[in-house]
Amino acid sequence: MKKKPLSFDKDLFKRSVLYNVKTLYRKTMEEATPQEIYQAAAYAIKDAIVDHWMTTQKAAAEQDPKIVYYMSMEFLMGRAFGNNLINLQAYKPVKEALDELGLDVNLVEDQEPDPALGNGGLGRLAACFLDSLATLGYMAYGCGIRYKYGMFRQQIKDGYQVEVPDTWLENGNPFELRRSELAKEVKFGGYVNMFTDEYGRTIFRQEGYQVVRAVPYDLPVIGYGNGVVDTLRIWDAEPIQCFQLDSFDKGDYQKAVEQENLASQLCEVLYPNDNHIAGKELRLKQQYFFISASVQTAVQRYLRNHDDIRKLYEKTVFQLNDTHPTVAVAELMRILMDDYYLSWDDAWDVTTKTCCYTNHTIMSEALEKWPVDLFQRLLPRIYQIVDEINRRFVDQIMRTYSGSAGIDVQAKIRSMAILYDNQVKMAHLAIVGGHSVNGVAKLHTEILKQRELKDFYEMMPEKFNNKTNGITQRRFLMHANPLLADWVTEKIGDDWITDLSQMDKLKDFVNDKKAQAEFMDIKLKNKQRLAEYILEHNGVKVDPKSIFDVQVKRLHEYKRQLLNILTVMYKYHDIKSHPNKDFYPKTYIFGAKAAAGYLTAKLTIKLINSVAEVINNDPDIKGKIKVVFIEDYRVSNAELIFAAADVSEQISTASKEASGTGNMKMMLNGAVTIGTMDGANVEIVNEVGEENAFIFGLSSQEVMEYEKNGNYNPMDIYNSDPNVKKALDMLVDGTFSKDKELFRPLYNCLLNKVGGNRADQYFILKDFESYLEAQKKISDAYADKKRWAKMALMNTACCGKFSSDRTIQEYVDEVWHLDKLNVEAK
Ligand code: DL6
Repeated sequence: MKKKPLSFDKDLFKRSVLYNVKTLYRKTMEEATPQEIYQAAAYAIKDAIVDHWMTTQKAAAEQDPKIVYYMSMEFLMGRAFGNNLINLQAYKPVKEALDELGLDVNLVEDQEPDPALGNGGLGRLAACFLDSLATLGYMAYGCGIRYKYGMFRQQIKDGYQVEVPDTWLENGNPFELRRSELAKEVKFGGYVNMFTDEYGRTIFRQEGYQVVRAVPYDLPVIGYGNGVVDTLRIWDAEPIQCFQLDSFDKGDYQKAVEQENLASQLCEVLYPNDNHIAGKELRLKQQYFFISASVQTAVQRYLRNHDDIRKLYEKTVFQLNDTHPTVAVAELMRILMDDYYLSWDDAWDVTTKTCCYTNHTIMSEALEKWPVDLFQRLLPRIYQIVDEINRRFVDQIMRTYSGSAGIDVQAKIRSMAILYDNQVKMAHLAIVGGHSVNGVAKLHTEILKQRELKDFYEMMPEKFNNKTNGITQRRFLMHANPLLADWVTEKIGDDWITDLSQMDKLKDFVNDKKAQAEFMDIKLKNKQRLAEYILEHNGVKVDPKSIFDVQVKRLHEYKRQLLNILTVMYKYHDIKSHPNKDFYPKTYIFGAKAAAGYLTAKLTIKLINSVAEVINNDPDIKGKIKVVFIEDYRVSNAELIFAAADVSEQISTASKEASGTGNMKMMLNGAVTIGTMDGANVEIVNEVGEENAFIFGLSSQEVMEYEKNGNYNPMDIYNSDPNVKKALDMLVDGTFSKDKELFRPLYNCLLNKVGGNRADQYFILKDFESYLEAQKKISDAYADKKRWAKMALMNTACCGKFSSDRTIQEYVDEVWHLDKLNVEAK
């Protein structure tokens, strides 16, 4: 039986907006600014949310379900306004209400800053997971940090990236609730005083520490149409007391200032590194800060209605989103032993049954290791516990392998110990301290098992499992592409909104001419929408009838934006030298932020913009190619871009991209993938069929062989392949820059060893020709309208597997074992 949609009182909403404008700003609607109207409308929506939120909490108190705490340094939520309306099933009434008030819902939505508390894939995945957890009706808390400045805003000046602070909280956040009554204390530094108490127990007490007050802010996470509202709890730091004179009097002036400074710095800024660890002391402080507060809260919540702390794991699970939250293992041990007096063995049993870890990368520069002295100085009690975990684990390695023929026990210890070479290896702590380790796509998990974490896999195979990532169709189809969403509903009904496998039914339409024409017409409209955005933001006119070839993601060498732009440069040369050759018009669309200190990435952005400048203004090209770099790529403009993409560029060096999720978002919106057999591309191709994707390049096996044998020589390719030579020479012959030396560093890293890195570390030259060939096939396929429409439609029809609902259900069934909440939806 079809569920009744949630009720929403449109008139009440209208009255609330008017009332809020008056009471918040002492203004009439006519006087209010667009930002004020947005705030007034958002508060009115929050009123509707709060009822569901309270009902959910009440249901949870009564039903006592197991709760997952998704611990993550990053939650890349994107704008909440539109998404909340969709999940409340209130988008249409609110649109109408705003219309009646003379307001355009899109303009109101555009007033919301994009909450960007994340860098890229890992943070956006966390946001999709929360959406799915609430939609599936599980009780969940996202635990993170309320950074004052999120991911920097990117401006392009003279082709270069300039980073501008993201002041997303400037006007306040209408959806959040400050929960000062739930504040916790978090301690740093000092020393551990060990003594025996009157009951003969050994007590470990941290003394001489600095302390900050962690204050939670709760954000609602609304399930689609089910009345469930979960919570994203993000922590802010405050000084424990205001600056007090009596501290001064007691000679604690210095300490009071230090505590105040620590609190003011802790949550200032998100480190803007993706797949790269900067190793800064403040980052470790951030990690412990939000973890300690979150673990304390989880334990307290459990004890509200249970008295046996030894059974915490029956009602509580901590999912550690990469290694950043791994101190949770030691913090839980600390609380269990020091506050609740559990023995080591009992505490260890509870901890390992509570914690689980997801690995998101094999890039060595992203593997988190902390110097022992820093770790020990900052977290003295936590360090003691990690040291003991390590001692016992090394013992276990010795017991397991001593006497085994052909096994070098010392080598095993070297590769698996948590403390080694004066470093604390966070991934090792996460693996040892939990009961589940997962990769994020089949290939990635296999690489972890067979290579990166081979020794761990051999020793504890039962912990390893795969959870291929997914994305939420509510944001990335319903909100991003309403035209296509409505069309899909018209064809197959609306069950796909909460069950993406239903998309399979679209296969009935892939050969239907009318359906093909409608599908491509929607794509054209979305391309027109993006073309308007590009004209407004870049001042470049692009032709919506050209192929929209899109690569949007973080800028990283392994993602190979450089390979893409080199082939554009080559085609530019080709068109100039063969002006009469047939060439299907193409618009190359890039969007990417580079970490502020990542020079090669930043130079690649400059290169893309320089190439765009030359090509877009060259009359010889006659608009056959346009190149556009979209400034400040973020969730809100990503939604426009995905809906408009014809071609999805997923061209990482095989074996390097753990999964990718942009590939799934594009597929959902009917873009055809050009990609390597990497990450989740492998599974996408498996679903859609090789004939509906364009696969090229080395396999992961081949890449790993080359890496092992060190027998790849890009110079040979440069010398023997004139196309490659031409493209590379254009980097340094002045075609794209008056200063011929400007792009020399890119040229050099493709041909020479630079700073300990192999020449062409990411096999760009090796894959160049097969990439060109795949692109040629794309142009041919696109020219055949029917063929393309079928391919594009097949991509949407085959995306069912890639919903985050499926991923979450797998976590629930295989790892978390949560109970569904029963909430009466009103
Ligand atoms: O699992 C989410 C996402 C994957 O889709 C990407 O392939 C992967 O690169 C990304 N990993 C990170 C790692 N960051 N750190 N540390 O963002 O995770």
